[in-house]
Amino acid sequence: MEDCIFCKIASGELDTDLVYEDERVAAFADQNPQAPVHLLLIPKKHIPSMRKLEEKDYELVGHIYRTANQLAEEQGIAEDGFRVVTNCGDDGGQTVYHLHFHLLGGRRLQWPPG
Ligand code: DGP
Repeated sequence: MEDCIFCKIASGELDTDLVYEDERVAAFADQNPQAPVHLLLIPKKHIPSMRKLEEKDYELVGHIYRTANQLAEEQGIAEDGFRVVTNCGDDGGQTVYHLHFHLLGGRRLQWPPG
């Protein structure tokens, strides 16, 4: 997608440091961190939102969750706990319409969210 900021990050068009990358997934620090560790995990393929997932995408979502576990270990937040969040649609708080998973940790997170 030409005008998608996360597609540009995934393709290397923008100079964003990736903390993880493989052929299907990229992860990088959120520019507006809400916790000491706040990473975004994205599929390299453009999927606009969780709502637009197709049957063939669910294995990719599992791979992203596996990667989130791995990054939580590497970031030192696995033992104390962390949160993985996907905002979907306007009421869900989604602002970037390229599917992404927030990995948050490093402090005690509140519930319920606002
Ligand atoms: P959401 O509200 O769930 O759509 O989250 C989008 C997040 O993406 C938000 O926390 C800020 C982050 N973000 C938006 N643009 C950029 C960018 O260009 N670089 C980085 N690193 N993060 C971005």
